[in-house]
Amino acid sequence: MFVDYSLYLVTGRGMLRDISLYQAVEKAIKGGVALLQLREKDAGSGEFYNIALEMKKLANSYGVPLIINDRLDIALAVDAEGLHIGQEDLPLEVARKLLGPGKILGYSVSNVTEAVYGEKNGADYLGAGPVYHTGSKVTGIEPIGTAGLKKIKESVSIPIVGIGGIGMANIAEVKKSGIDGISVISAILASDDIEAAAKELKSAWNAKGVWYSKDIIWKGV
Ligand code: TZP
Ligand code: MG
Repeated sequence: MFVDYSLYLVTGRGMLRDISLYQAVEKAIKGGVALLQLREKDAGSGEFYNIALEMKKLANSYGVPLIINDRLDIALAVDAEGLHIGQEDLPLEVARKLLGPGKILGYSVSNVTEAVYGEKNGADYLGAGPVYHTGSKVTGIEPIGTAGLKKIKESVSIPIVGIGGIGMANIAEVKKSGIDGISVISAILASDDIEAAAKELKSAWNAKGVWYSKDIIWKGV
């Protein structure tokens, strides 16, 4: 299955200002989000299931795949396109086996050892980070920076998305590391104009040549 990793939205209802998750995600998709991860740490199983069903319908109606964070049971129950797990979740090979071969399996990594392990044990893509400091998750891990991203990218051949503190202020630098896309929460969901924020990130990511954003001038390709 072809997956566009360029702009990957991870949810967090806690981040939203006077807008429902449904409305926020729809605006983000209209702005260019091409992949959606439902990550709702405070939802119980029943609530998570209902939100996942709703998100699946919404995302798929725009041709966007839905990935469920952590909860293999929910991913299977709503027939989501994939599952994303971290170092402290189900073992990767167990998740792969239960999820089946046709689904997308994402794995969070912070270093080359974890990345190589992920590639060998069934991950389809890796979420690498935190790239920068983030207020959206207590990671307990020092930011890996773009140097860390580059090392991870060079160590495997599956797609890499950067995560953690990524936004317009540093997207140019992240892009230069050669990874396949960015994964964001606050840069989109905490914005006053969600659709515009997604659009801006998308065009910055897709930009070729020189582009300007506030105080950044980037001359890469
Ligand atoms: N995993 C590593 S950092 C992070 C997650 C879920 C949070 C990313 O949120 P933000 O707001 O884009 O920094
Ligand atoms: Mg997890």
